[in-house]
Amino acid sequence: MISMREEDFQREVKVVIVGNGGVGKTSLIRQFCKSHFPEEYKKTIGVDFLEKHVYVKNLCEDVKLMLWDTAGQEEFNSITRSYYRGARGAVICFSTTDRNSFESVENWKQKVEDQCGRIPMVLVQNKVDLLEQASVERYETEALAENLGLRFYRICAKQNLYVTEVFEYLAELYLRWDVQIMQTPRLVIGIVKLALRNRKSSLKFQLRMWLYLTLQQISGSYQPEI
Ligand SMILES: Nc1nc2c(ncn2[C@@H]2O[C@H](COP(=O)(O)OP(=O)(O)OP(=O)(O)O)[C@@H](O)[C@H]2O)c(=O)[nH]1
Ligand SMILES: [Mg+2]
Repeated sequence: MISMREEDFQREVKVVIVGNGGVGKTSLIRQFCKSHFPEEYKKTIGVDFLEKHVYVKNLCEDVKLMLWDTAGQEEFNSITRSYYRGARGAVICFSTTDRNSFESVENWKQKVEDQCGRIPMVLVQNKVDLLEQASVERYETEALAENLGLRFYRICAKQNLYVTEVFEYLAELYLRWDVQIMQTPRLVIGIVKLALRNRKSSLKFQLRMWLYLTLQQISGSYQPEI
């Protein structure tokens, strides 16, 4: 009897949330994963971690996002950077009311790319409920997003505005990127796993599985946005 478990094909992706201290990274993650908004600011020390499943409608696929909440305060810089390794997605955040956080965006992108290379990313402006205290102009935020080649979301973690959209978009971007980048290694791993689990199964079956997996990959191919 051939056994295939769902987790053999389930997608899990490590996502890092980066940006200056106080921009609302923890609030964004908590709102998304727990529908909870922490009013009080407690700076993250090192890293924190939450996970949530996202269903990507356009591709009819479920992805488990493992969200790594990193500390934005400079004092933790050297520690948090090592946690970027293995991330296949990043959310770069700045705050509507903190110009410095906006000016640090390129720097955060570079830090992620130094550890992870060019992975799917999204740019987020948080605290849009405080637009009357804004220290950044709309045209400059849009120009930055365009220069960096990133999709840009204006969100409010406090009022849960466009929070889910950020992660749904990133999950879709990841799936499409993954098809291109990881196609060959994943096929090989899938076949080896199956072969090991079903040592007694026929060569004919192994070949059929290979064909099935290949067709699955091909049917999802596209041009990535990054
Ligand atoms: N008005 C408003 N306040 C927000 C929003 N999101 C977060 N905050 C507040 O901003 C402060 C900082 O939020 P955090 O989520 O802790 O910020 P952080 O980016 O995780 O900060 P570090 O852990 O130091 O890197 C908290 O007091 C939050 O309540 C928002 O959308 N609107
Ligand atoms: Mg935090």
